[in-house]
Amino acid sequence: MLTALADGPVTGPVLADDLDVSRAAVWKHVEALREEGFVIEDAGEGYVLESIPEFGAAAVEYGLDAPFEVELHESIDSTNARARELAVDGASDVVVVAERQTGGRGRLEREWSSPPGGVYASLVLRPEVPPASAPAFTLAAAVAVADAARDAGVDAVIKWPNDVLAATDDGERKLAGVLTEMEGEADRVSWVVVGIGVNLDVDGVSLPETATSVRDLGGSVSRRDFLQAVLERFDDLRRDLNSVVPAWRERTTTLGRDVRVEIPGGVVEGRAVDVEFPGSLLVETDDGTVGVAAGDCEHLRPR
Ligand code: BT5
Repeated sequence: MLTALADGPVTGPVLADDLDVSRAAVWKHVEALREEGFVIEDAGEGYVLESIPEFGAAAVEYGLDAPFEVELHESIDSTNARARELAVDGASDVVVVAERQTGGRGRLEREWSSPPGGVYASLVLRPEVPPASAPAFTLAAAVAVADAARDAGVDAVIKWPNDVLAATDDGERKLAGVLTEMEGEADRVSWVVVGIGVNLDVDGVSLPETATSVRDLGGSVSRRDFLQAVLERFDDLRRDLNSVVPAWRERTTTLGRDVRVEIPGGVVEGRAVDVEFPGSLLVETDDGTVGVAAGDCEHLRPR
């Protein structure tokens, strides 16, 4: 409907004919779009799309060069929780988006502050890959967010594995995080949910001490444009998983630094030297090089 309107003016009967629906259905859809904030004028020669809303499910889908369907919530506990429900029901290529979250989560059940103005989105994917490849989606999301933040004028870098940081006067602060969850069988993933939280048009005072936002850093971009950029970049990367690690390497601030990584049941300390597919960090320790699949990473010295 929107695509047809974009080429307007176009009359109701022509729309009905083109879309193979009744004229009453055309009118209903026009009304529904108006309710979502689209300004659709009805000048004598037909409908004209005058402007699109700042944010919304249809607004994000409109002009999006990636095959995702958007489900928008004004407020929700966690977009990842909702995305998991959809995943279990068989959904694919759906993005659950919320204006704010009341129970946003980080890894290990940590809290994710989710005030209005941020971007909170969870992608439901059904990739045909083995479960061992799933971490590559986390890295791909971090690359996509870092690139969108750079386009918005922020000097964004990635900290292994899932943090997007930005340089500020007093060191690097966290701008975004990614939480990936999945279910799979021995040789194949059933679904992956990639949850992305970005501090976009948010005042830093409503965020944890260690955080920053695109707004606080002087960057400027609408949530719609930002989310579209992330989805499009992520879509490119997921179609070619081998391109993820090289892109990640170019944007990371972790490699070459001394790190301390907390892993289940211990700590690995040393120099971070590389990342290997699908996302393991190689750390040079006193006892040789160790590969770390997942953990909490601390940079020991400022760059
Ligand atoms: C993450 O966890 O960084 C993953 C965050 C994923 C959030 C998204 S939002 C959409 C989707 N729905 C969800 O419910 N979650 C996902 P982790 O590495 O564990 O970092 C969590 C830590 O970051 C917290 O313990 C805080 O210290 C800090 N933190 C919390 N909220 C923050 C924020 N808005 N900005 C920066 N840091 C934050």
